[in-house]
Amino acid sequence: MTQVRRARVIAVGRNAAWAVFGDESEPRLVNFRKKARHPMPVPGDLVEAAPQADAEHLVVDSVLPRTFALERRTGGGRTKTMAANIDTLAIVAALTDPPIRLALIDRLIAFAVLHELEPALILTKPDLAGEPAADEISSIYHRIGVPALILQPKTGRGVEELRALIAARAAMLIGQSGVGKSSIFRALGGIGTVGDLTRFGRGRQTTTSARLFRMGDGFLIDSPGIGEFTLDPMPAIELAALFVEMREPAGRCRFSDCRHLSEPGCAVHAAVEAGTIAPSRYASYREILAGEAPA
Ligand SMILES: Nc1nc2c(ncn2[C@@H]2O[C@H](COP(=O)(O)OP(=O)(O)O)[C@@H](O)[C@H]2O)c(=O)[nH]1
Ligand SMILES: [Mg+2]
Ligand SMILES: [Zn+2]
Repeated sequence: MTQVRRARVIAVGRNAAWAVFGDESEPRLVNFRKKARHPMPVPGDLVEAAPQADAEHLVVDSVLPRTFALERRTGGGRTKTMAANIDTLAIVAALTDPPIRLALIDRLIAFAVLHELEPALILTKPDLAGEPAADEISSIYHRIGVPALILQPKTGRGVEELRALIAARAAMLIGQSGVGKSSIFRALGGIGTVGDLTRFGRGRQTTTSARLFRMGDGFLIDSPGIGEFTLDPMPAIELAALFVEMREPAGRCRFSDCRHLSEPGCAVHAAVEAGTIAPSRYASYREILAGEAPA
């Protein structure tokens, strides 16, 4: 390797990242310059890297512009970029253990709709929750056009379905800790560890960062668990548009500025009463609108 080449970042440490070049299958270590002007690379980034003067090590020259960057707020009001260039949000939730939080799922789906990412729902631990629970939850999401797969990584249940669903996509697994993200990542062929950034990268290994696995034309990113997930506050009309099943009835409410709470002649409310909008989805809408802390 003599000149500048493009590589996909798969894991990031403090001073170096692992990245896969072109058609190669093994990741290589790429160092960051001490005073680099580019943003800190994240999994999913495309970087340009060239050999260092010693010709032995590679160094990142630039980070290519991102089509999308997934940012999340951390404690203290700061934001952290989790992943770049994804087009699909694979929301992972355990049917039980930890208890399922539909409000978190609905926040993540609304976030996906807002940013024009494809949402998909992966429900794990059907063996612990039972089939009726699995069917009940998956049907809520099938009804609104979100693919919902039931997966049990240990037995392989649902794994090939998921592979087909995200083929050629740039997907990221997102969800609470302990729901099975890393198990899914491994079941698809992803490797949990990609070498020791401590030894090679002059820095501390970040065990809390995301990891990427290339799958054909696409890739899948495993991410650390998110405890909570909030959407920036927005007016009712904008939030209702992110709940796809509310769009049509929202156009039939008596008042054009209806917030779909307790206004008379609210067609959204009527749809909930009639059973065409799932009560849990409506509860999530109200919770997000009220700016309540995530359940
Ligand atoms: N019984 C059962 N356990 C599962 C299933 N999926 C994952 N687990 C277990 O749940 C625990 C957490 O899984 P992990 O993949 O580390 O979750 P992550 O924190 O989301 O990455 C592990 O002990 C897994 O073996 C499942 O479908 N059924
Ligand atoms: Mg994990
Ligand atoms: Zn209304």
